[in-house]
Amino acid sequence: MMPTLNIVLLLLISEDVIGLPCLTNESKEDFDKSRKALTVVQSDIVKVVNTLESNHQHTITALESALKNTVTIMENNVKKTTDVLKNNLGTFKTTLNSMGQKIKKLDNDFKETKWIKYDGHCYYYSPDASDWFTAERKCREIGGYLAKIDNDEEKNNMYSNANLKSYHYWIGLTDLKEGDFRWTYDQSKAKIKYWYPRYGSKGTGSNCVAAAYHDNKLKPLDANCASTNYRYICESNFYSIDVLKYMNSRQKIAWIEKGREGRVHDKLQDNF
Ligand SMILES: [Ca+2]
Repeated sequence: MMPTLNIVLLLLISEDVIGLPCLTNESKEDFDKSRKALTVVQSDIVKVVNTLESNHQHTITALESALKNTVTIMENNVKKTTDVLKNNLGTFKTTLNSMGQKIKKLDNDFKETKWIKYDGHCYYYSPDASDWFTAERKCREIGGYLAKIDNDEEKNNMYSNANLKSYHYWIGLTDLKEGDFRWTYDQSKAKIKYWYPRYGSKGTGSNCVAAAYHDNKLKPLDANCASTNYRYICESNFYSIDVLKYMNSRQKIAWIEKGREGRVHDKLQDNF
């Protein structure tokens, strides 16, 4: 393109020159200078165009290369993210399976634990012995709490089911503040009238209460919490989920409240 421009310019100039009747030496020198200058300009323009074309190509190549790099980086990132998600999904699945197995085990443990139903609550009479704190933890682990005796009927039911003639059983009653006997379940104060003979409120060394046999009755016995000779009685407020299936929400709330709180303020509590 630029050589063509050069030729056109030269022709234009040549035409002007040819059109002149004659040239003085001075004019001819000017003409030669102009022609040389034009040649230089033409050469420069060609260089500039070549440079521009070269730079343009270089820029496009650089952009293409950058674009390719970016795409590669993005692809790698997507792959990494996908791998991380896949791994996390695997971990999530493993966790879910593990949780499912634990729930199943808990469910089986609960079913295998011989809970005895009575008056809307259930009771577990342990075959093993432990200190009071371990007993309290074990009751919680199986979904209950160390038993709270709310009234004489409940006490008599425990008397019927526990092997009291052979064993003492921890119950959820302590006097960690000396002489102030409170139920672990709700921290309510227990007023005990009939202690096991000579074992009522035995002092600061004996702060946990066990159920013991005396005179055909269950009687409380103040003992050393660290003693590992006693079994334990756990209590739970819910003995059948099936019962709840047939209740509307208002009935359910009333039933649950009765189970939880219904017997707490029972007047017979004072007779323990
Ligand atoms: Ca109770």
